[in-house]
Amino acid sequence: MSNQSYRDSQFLDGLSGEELFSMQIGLTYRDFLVLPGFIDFNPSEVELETRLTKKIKLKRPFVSSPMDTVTESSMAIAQALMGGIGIIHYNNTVEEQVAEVSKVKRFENGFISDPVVLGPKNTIHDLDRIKETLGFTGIPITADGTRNSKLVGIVTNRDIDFERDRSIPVEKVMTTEVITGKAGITLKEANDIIKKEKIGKLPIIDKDGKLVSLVSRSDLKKNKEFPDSSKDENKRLRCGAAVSTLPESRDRVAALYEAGADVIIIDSAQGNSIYQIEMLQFIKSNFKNLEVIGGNVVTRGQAENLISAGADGLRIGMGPGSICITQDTMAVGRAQATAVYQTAAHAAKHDVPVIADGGISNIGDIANALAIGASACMMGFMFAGTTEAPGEYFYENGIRLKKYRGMASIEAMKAGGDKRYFNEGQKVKVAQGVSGSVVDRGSILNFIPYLSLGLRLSFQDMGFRSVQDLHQGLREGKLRFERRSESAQAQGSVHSLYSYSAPSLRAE
Ligand code: CPR
Repeated sequence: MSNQSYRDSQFLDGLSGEELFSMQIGLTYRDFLVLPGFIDFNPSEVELETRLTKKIKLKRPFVSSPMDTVTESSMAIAQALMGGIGIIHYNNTVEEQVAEVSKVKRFENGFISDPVVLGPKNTIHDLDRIKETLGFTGIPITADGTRNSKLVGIVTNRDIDFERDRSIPVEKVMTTEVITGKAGITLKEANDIIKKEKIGKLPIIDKDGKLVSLVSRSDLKKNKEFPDSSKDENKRLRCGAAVSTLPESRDRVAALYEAGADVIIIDSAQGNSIYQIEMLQFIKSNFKNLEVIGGNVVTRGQAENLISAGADGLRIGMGPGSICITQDTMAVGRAQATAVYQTAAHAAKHDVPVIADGGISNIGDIANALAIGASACMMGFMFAGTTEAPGEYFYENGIRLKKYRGMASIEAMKAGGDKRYFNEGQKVKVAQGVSGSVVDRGSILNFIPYLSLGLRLSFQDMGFRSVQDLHQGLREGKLRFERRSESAQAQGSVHSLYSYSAPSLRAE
């Protein structure tokens, strides 16, 4: 122990987490501060690696919320590239949700094991449609138009760019002398062929000439740019998907599993129900390697029920969301910091990570959530204004905005979002959220580095080098906290100035 940390332990100030949260009052992230620790490292040395579930690790503790104005494939791809994960919402048909998950799983593969293929009789128009919907060019052509059949050609942009008649079959334009790789070659060998031959796609075939997979030149570049990306063992980006507790979700889960979803979140505003427990047990017994996050819960008892039913992670929060009026409408819920601390303290005994969901509107909130036991933070508000969130930007009073709505806002419920609230099929809808707008935050690719740096600086001030250390400090009472009075909160924000410009929460 260094002299400094020895002195810290001799002159303990403030409160331990246990003391802070034993107060009989619900606390939010703004009601307390972490007392500063001792700095003997650089922010760059701070390790933000964490766990989403028992088995899934992330390099960044960020999760984008399964909401229809937050997470579809573009968001999930960007989050995974940056070390977090996106959870695809389910305010859509099974096919639509599966298509979104597939886009994420097909992105940036080392070997694309399920490439999109066509048959010789398909038309150029079919190729155009694939380019439009999936963004792929360079499509392998197989004998019967399915994967796992004999490779007979490849069609690239060069073959069809100047072809006016889009109705002609691809067999008329495809390249039949295809440069291929043999099944079993390493990714490095495949990449070497791509570079040497100056080709965009390298189909990999088995000894009978059947297509096995595809290696793409553009992935080569992406691999280099995103060293922290969240990937599965096949080097595919990780992706989560949410489902409701309704019985019909069982087919949805099966389809999402087929599509390669890494984790399923059972999405319920009040997760402590027989429906959720049955769904959890169903998933755990039918899809052995699929990780499942249960929720939402806010008390130790609720957490225990879902952990006993097999949850690999828990989602915490009832009512703190920026778009949420659950606590006003239902008079049920819990202040978010108290909810996170209590559930995390209990879940830690079972080695189950918890995700703090909702109510995060600044870097300090993320730091506080992690400091009181959360392993990751799920955000809607923070990400809804980014380029990768669904929807178009619009202007109001000269400010660039995007729409952001609660999943139980009247608007979202009409589109199917009420499955989360046991409200489906009712003629009268009771809103538990609102529909609003958020400011443009630029791209996730810039925003995540901004959040990560902020978080590292915060860890440095606290005197902890990693999420793991922070949690250990919390458990051992070395991490010290203090309640803030209302006037302390006011003093902690900008005050007394005649005028100022508020810093924008985005990378400049
Ligand atoms: P913020 O990040 O916007 O504060 O909160 C997002 C979280 O709010 C979501 O992940 C979800 O748990 C919750 N949420 C979404 N729609 C909601 C409605 Cl209408 N009511 C209550 N909570 C909602």
